[in-house]
Amino acid sequence: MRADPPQVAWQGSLFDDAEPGRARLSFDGLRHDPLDERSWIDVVPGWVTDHAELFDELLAEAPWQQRTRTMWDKDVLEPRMVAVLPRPFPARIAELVTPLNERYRVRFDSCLINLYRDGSDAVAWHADTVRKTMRDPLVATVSLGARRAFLVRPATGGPIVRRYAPGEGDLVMMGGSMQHDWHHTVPREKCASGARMSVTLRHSRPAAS
Ligand SMILES: O=C(O)CCC(=O)C(=O)O
Repeated sequence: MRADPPQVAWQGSLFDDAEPGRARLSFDGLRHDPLDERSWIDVVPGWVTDHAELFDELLAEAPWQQRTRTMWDKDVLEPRMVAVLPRPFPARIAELVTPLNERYRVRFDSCLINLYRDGSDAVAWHADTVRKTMRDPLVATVSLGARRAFLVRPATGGPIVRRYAPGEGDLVMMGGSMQHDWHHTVPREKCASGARMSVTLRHSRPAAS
């Protein structure tokens, strides 16, 4: 039997403000943001126009888990819920993957969804572990629900160099050497306006040259 969906502070349908007539999954509004000569971020605002429906569907259907981490010999709950989607991906995820595969010339073959139930959920500064098996992995994130800060700083520490606020269907693609040279975080946010979901996609083989 399917577990009850997580309880969140906000339902996706409350964000339903998709612009009528706007093309779904279009890269027209893409902004390419180089961090240095090797690393970059692409942002496409409102890439998923029916983001509110997708939020609701994933909230109800995804196999959510509450994971624990061992810290200082203690098991602590991770401050978010996650769902790993097995392949073949459900249709709603497959239709996101197809245009991304075509544009970025890779095969996104793993999908992890994060659910930040409210402003107390977060992810600390890190780079994705896929960097350990690939020189320049692409990591795609489709943000649904409330906007939350997404910050970037050098992997060696130092000041924050980028502040984005993805939500409501925005696509963020991290590329180049980003997972080696830069760290990212979604910090706790006292005044978050509701729940946010990030659908993250990774590939296990290098990009076609
Ligand atoms: O929620 C996000 O935008 C970032 C998620 C993330 O960094 C991760 O899953 O490793």
